[in-house]
Amino acid sequence: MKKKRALFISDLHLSDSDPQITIQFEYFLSNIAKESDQLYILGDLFDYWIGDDQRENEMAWSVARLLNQVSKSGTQIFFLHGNRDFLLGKAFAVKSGFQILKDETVVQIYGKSLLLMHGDTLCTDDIEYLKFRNIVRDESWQRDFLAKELKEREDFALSARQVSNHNKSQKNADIMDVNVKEVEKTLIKYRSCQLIHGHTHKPAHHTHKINGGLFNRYVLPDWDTGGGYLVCDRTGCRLEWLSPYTRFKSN
Ligand code: LP5
Ligand code: MN
Repeated sequence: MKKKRALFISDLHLSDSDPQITIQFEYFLSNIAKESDQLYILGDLFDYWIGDDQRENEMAWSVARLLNQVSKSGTQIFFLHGNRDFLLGKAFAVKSGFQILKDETVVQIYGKSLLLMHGDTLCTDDIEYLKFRNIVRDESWQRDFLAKELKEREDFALSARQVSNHNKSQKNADIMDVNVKEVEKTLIKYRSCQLIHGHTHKPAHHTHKINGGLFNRYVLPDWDTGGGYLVCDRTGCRLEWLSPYTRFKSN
């Protein structure tokens, strides 16, 4: 019998260069997600995604197989795109047994309305990023990109990661956090009393007082040093942490 609870994760950034995160995720899926009614993955599951036709990406397909097993065991799994894996498509979703949700989806969990987002669109002061986002979220841009050879796509992705890391080092940290006015606008737009998002890697429970009402905002952690998840059940929502793993990265 599954536990009546929904789990929320994001920003795992799975890649071959950091296998410990994949091991931690496999542990989480087999021991925690499998015991739960629902799992929501709110973007950036992968470090970058260049198309569902990456036949040789063994790590990704083994993650898909495990997700599929968990889904077949009765845990419903949902995914929404992040800024790293916005090209993840239906073929991978089918293999993984999960359903793709659009960014800004409202779900009803144990009597509460929850608004789910990756969180990047809340960072409205990061004008340069939003320009990049507009380009790469365009359907015809994506069609052209996915028509390129895998090797060329991979080279683009690696360059984009490098440029992004360089640009981030030059940006003021505040710019890369959410814009509170945008958060409040979004909460009012959806009349949702709880917002769950990731992206900023600043896990927290914030409350926002808007027009006399109190709104909750939960920010999910990244998985760089162990990871964690938000659990919501009849009693409410809380952040839970996985034990930190020992890093074997050589410098
Ligand atoms: O991801 P993160 O945490 O480093 O930073 C994000 C924003 N950056 C991005 C870019 C992604 O990391 C790249 C993901 C690769 C996806 C693979 C498929 C598509 C490849 C397409 C290639 C053209 O999202 C960063 C934000 C930060 O979050 C905080 O919110 O600030 O935004 C930027 O840094 C914006 C950059 O200015 C633009 C990004 C790169 C443009 C690169 C073009 C490279 C083309 C190379 C040609 C030879
Ligand atoms: Mn992100």
